[in-house]
Amino acid sequence: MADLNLQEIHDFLVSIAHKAGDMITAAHPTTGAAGSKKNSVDLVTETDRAVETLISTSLREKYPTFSFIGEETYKPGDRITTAPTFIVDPIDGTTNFVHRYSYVSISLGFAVDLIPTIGVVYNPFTQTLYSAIKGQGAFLNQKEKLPLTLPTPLEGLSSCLVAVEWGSDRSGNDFAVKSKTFSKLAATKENGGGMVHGLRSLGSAALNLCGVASGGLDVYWEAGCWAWDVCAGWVILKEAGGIMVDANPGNWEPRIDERRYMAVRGGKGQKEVVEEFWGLVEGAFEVGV
Ligand code: LIP
Repeated sequence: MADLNLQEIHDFLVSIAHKAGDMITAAHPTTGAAGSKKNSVDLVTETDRAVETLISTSLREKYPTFSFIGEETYKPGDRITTAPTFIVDPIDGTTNFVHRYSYVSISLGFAVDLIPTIGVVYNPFTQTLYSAIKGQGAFLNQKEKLPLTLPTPLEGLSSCLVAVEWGSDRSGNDFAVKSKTFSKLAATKENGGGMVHGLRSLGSAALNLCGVASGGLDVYWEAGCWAWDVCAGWVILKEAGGIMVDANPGNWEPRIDERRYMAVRGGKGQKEVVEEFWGLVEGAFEVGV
């Protein structure tokens, strides 16, 4: 990694994020015609594909020796290797984009040796940019350090605002694990629940991670999403003092392509919140196993 100019790569990703953002806001709302992939809720638009082409073309031209993995060109069996790799979601929050709900982002990650190393997440509708380089802190709009205020201690799961996502799998074991765990998190302590302050399901993994990094969300828990949904946000989360563990109980060090993730914001008591949360997970996810 010594010979990589991480700052230059970061700055280039920021410039691409802005270009991609212009494309997304110009497309909104007329050219987002939606199709679907594995089922009727796994949406993709012409804009997703066009934005990925813009991003991959720019990155391949500037960094021809680096690998590239993008949501819209991924093929089953493609693996992230230890090589320097751009890991990209052109529109994270496609369902929101289609519905014109402005919780949408471009997620540009860069991993080296399978470690998330640079992250740029940009919401072009709110013009909010989150970015980080490993070891150098995380920032909002390249100015304000994250988290935005000194993190207060986490006082147990029942004081937490928790982001969860339904994702696009709507049957089977993993759907059941999510459904039952959501109920358990919300239920009263007397009924064996977590009685969390609230559950939010906003539709962009990258922005959820940035929400945890910023400190507005305390926890984000999801299974089924992919490396391109989390790589960029992961760097931002960690640089802001947050931690990423497995959504299934027991694994403190998920791989970048684990497909099961739980993020907890910075502050004393992280480990305790993870353990309390794991104690409420109803069953175990099969995805990624
Ligand atoms: C989406 C994620 C969301 C998750 C969906 C999907 P997309 O990404 O960010 O959190 O629940 O399954 O992966 O499809 O909008 O790029």
